[in-house]
Amino acid sequence: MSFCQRFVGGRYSRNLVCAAIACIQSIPLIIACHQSNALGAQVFYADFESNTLPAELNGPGGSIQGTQGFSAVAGGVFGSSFWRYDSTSMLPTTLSLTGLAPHSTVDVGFLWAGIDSLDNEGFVLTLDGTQIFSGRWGLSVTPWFSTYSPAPGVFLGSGNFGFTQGGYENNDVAYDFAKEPSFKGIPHSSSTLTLTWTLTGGGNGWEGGSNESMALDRIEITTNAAVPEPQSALLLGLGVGAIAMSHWFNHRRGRVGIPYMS
Ligand SMILES: [Ca+2]
Ligand SMILES: [Ca+2]
Ligand SMILES: [Ca+2]
Repeated sequence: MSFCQRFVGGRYSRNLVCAAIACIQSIPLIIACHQSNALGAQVFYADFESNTLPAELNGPGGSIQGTQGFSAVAGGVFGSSFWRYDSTSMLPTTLSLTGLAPHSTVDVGFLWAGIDSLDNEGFVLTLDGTQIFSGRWGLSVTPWFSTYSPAPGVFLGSGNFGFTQGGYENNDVAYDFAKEPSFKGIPHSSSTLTLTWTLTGGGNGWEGGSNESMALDRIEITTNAAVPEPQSALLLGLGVGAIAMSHWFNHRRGRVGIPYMS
């Protein structure tokens, strides 16, 4: 005899109690659904096509410039303008966001261009002071190399995309870091966010200018907040109600705890 058959009798509805038990048994599934849903909100985006530097971006080492040959890379994702760092000094580039709505994770994305004769140079990326990426590129040697092994879809191409040309400067590279899996779902709940790109100097130090440079484009930050679907919230409410009903039954029958269900 099942729990329903043994426990239900008299004036209580067997169907009602069995439905309540089903709700209790489904609570783990409901909670799993509750946790897997996320609502994403784009909180920053800059593609530099309007030739305007967003107030949130502080980059004393660079400026908005034409993309030259990068405009033809990967179907034109760079557009006609990007933000190019070509200072001969090594200055951090910082994106500062404030007033973020409640959230639990963030997604970071940007296009990155390695230009001219990077010689074992690159950048470190930190989020609120914690390093989330470090990579170097050697573009002035054959074959060119990188310490970063791109995930599928990240590497967009290499070739002579302009700026300084000839000899060591002929190989330029393009990446879409919006496709980098480790940049998605990064735990973050603060109402402020600081993302910092810091150059790392290699051969002959950072030379900048027409020797070597980098560029950023389509910088995008998305915050994600876990939210329940409407039907999950309803089922969760039913489950809680079923627990209360079970305790009420036990109280009426002088039992302690939930009876064993066979
Ligand atoms: Ca652009
Ligand atoms: Ca070049
Ligand atoms: Ca150098």
